[in-house]
Amino acid sequence: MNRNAGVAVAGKRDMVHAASAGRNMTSILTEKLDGVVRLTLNRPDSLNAFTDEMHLLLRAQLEEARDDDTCRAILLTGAGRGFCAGQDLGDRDPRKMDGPPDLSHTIETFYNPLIRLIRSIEKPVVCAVNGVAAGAGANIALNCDIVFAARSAKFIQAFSKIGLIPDSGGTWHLPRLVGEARAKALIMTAEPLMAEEAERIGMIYKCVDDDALAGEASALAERLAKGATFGLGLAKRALNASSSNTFDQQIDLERDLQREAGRSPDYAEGVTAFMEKRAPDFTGKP
Ligand code: T3D
Repeated sequence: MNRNAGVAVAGKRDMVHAASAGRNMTSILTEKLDGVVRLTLNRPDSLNAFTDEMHLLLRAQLEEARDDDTCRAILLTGAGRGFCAGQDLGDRDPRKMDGPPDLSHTIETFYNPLIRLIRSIEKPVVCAVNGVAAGAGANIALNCDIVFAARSAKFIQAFSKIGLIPDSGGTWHLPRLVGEARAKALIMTAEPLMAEEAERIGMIYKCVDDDALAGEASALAERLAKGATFGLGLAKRALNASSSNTFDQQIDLERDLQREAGRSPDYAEGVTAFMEKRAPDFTGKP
């Protein structure tokens, strides 16, 4: 077992592989167990700050999980004492560059595809924030479907400290999650928000004791993976659409997606199991 992994995996693994970042480093650890693909950001010495290489590896692993029918939920966490400190600033050192970088290029090439991918995967994506989540690291966490955080973890919209604006969907998610007043203050002050407070104001799902994080996040991901995951994917699609739809558009969408859900084997199984007073055995198939 990787001693640094924020979310430890107990029991037999049916697949373990580390996406190699070369030089004997593995910047993304990938494990699959009981229908859950666990992805661990693994550059603990820099609090799992993102390099271009790590972006590409994470994206490839997420795409693989998306396309793997036996993966029915994804769990994202970090190795060591941090979840993710956002962009690796070592790769942005002005003293080593000819001129100012074009950050729109890196956003377009790396961050936006990652955020869009997580949002578009029609499977539950659970995030276990094991330590500090700063800059894009905070907003990548908030872009996941269900966010747990260790009690010692904190969220920092660190961008203003270095003259940037929030990216990775932060200016979209934050006001929706916590309201405009809090969003503006968090963004402009870059003050750390502790996990407990993040839960209290509705920014994340749940703050749990540090030593319970791995167990609770894994247990929920495993439970979801055994659920009616085709329907969960449709529910995610509906929720994603709700922010830009009118009420009428949204209830029309609910009608259309319910038609799809109602034709799924999981719906037939769910109702049959209810009638037979037994636990359902869902497959997640369309
Ligand atoms: O550039 C683009 O492509 C545009 C996209 C931008 C997206 C962004 O995310 S911009 C925001 C970048 N992130 C930050 O500004 C956060 C920088 N980090 C911090 O403010 C602090 O490290 C933390 C508040 C996150 C944690 O503080 P603390 O005191 O717990 O830890 P530390 O001592 O500062 O960091 C521990 C080590 O991690 C340290 O290395 P060392 O001295 O032990 O060798 C530190 O340099 C390294 N580290 C932390 N964050 C980063 C990092 N190294 C590279 N890049 C980082 N972002």
